[in-house]
Amino acid sequence: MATQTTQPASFDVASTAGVDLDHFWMPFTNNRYFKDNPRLLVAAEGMYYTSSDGRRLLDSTSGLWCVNAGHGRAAIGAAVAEAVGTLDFAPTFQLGHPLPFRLASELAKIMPAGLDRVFFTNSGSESADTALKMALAYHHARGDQTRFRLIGRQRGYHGTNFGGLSVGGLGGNRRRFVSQVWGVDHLSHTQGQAVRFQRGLQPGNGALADELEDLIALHGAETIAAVIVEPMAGSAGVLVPPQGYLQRLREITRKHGILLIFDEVITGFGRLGAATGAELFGVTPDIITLAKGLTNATVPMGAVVASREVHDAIVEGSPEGIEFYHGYTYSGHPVAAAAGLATLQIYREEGLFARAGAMAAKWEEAVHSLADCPHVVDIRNLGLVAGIELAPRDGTPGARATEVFQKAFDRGLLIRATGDIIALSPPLIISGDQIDEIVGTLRTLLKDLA
Ligand code: PXG
Ligand code: PLP
Repeated sequence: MATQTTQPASFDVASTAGVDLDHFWMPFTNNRYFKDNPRLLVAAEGMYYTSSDGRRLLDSTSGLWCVNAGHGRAAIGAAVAEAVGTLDFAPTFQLGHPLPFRLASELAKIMPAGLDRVFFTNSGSESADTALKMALAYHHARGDQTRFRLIGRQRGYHGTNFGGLSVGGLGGNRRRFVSQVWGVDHLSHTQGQAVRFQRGLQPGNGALADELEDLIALHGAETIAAVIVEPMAGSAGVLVPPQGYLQRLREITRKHGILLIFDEVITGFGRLGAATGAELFGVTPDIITLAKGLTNATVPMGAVVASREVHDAIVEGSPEGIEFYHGYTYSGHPVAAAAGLATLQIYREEGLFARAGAMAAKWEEAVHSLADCPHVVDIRNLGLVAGIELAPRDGTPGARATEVFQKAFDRGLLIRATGDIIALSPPLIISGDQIDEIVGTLRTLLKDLA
């Protein structure tokens, strides 16, 4: 007989009473510092978090670049509750259920034309590794078995699993883990010759992308499977590409039969004022990776969207049986898929991608007004993203931005600091007044900062 639980949960989500900080080993965190100086969030709604000491914090980072529709969306909660109550879990290995099929169809509608085959994962890291394996499987299925090299970019971030780590270009994330994927090389990042305080795209004609021709000359096109880049690098501190750069990468990869992967874990779902960076830039890659905004971060989920050509080469080109030896227990999880369907409906009904595009001019104006503040050495922006780079303190890189993060938190503003760069990426529902509030708080803090 089925047991029915009618008792409320035995924990209180918003209470910190009895919380022991010892056991949870926190990700990408200074654990020792945090446990001496804990900052806990206990609730969230719309543009705001509530901290454990009962203060409201304006969320200028969409959590971690993921809560694009704002917090606490009731329709997503209702869809999740219904899914949990109807079908808590069902496998997707050699079995199926309707929700991931529905979500894949909805997702295909907002992807660039030709990209409409969707593989589900549980995170951006899994999406990156899935996309890289898909690229290898594509060439293998076509009999192009010498194509094994994967090309990433300096300062790129593709998550923390071994594949994404290997093509990624953040030294701190890679250096300690010597056993990486073999045969990887990297393009330069796009910040080398960058114009400081440039609004929007860097000036250029795509010439920086010609470096890929040099790597091809070095390694031979016939050994290169794929190039993976973020259309705009987020984690490294908001690196905006030059005009024409992505177009040129597309031309070169196409010419040499190399797949182009856009990692849109951050740039997807309206962050740049369009469904994808691909749409914004008018450049269609062969594979797009997604996560974060796919479910408004309510339930973990990622996706890899492949072109018909990539999909068909693998699925039609493989011998009878399983075509792609890859997948996760939770690929297409019903609860996550329900959250994704409700999220896409919100984006569509509220026109949030277009709204982000419409707010981008106001956003650009506001963040660039900080140019004359002390310590500010560069400001970059695109869509509803901004990077404000501070001069590092002598001998303690990162300390200045960390102090801004801590002081902002104490003043009711949540920002993200990476190195000495303040990264801002608010929910797409942000108002003009809230933009002014973010910038006003930062101006006050920077003026008083040592
Ligand atoms: N690709 C890109 C482009 C990302 O930005 C990932 C892959 C990995 O996703 P998961 O879901 O495995 O974390 C990301 C994640 C930050 C920050 O503050 C950025 C990310 C994650 C956490 C913090 O810059 N990006
Ligand atoms: N490790 C073991 C021992 C497993 O049995 C599985 C999956 O069955 C995994 C790892 C992978 O887990 P997931 O499918 O959730 O990625």
